[in-house]
Amino acid sequence: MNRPILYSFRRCPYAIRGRLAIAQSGVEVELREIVLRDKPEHMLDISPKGTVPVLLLPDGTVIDESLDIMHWALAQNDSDNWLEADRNQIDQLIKENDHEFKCWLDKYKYSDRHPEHSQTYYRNKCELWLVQLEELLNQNRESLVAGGKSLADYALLPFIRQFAHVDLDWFNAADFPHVQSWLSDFKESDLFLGVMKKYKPWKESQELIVFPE
Ligand SMILES: N[C@@H](CCC(=O)N[C@@H](CS)C(=O)NCC(=O)O)C(=O)O
Repeated sequence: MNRPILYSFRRCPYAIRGRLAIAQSGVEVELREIVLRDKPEHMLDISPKGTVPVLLLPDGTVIDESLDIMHWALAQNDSDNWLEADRNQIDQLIKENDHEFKCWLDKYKYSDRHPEHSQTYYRNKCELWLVQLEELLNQNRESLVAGGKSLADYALLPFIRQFAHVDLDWFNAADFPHVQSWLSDFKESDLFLGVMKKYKPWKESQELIVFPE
């Protein structure tokens, strides 16, 4: 059977969101785990920009933006209704996450590369986003948009996880009870655990890895 090929990197939040949507859809892909400093030639041939995730469909179509991969997967099967909620709100949340929060998150995580401000300064910037998410989760009973967990939750959670893990002690002690339980429920879910399995970096000669398992 000719499955789509997914180039992925286990810890990358963009790749995680792509794998979450693919796992939810149940569509099988061939997973190729990569190492960022040694990207496979075939991946760079089909997507020269060199970011993961990259999905190659059997008809030759290349999808190399995580959000597009999520939408592709949900177009195959959205039986958990990730696209049921208000689309404008979903899109707006993802836009702010990817274009504003992510920039502060990178600076917080790699504050030694951005010595113009302290790590606390960058964390405070990130916290402004968490305040907004806390309010939404409170209002909407543990989902970002009314009506249950949607694409917005699954697109953002990998980034909030990354934020939390920069200083887990600080995060666990901070006053964000809804964000904390939203994240811990996610981290304990079968969906998340299923997309975080470890694989050796892909080699041409290796046996094919079918995802989801
Ligand atoms: N806009 C892209 C961003 C993907 C991205 O930046 N992925 C990172 C890994 S987390 C990457 O591949 N960076 C390339 C590198 O570090 O060489 C998407 O949504 O797919």
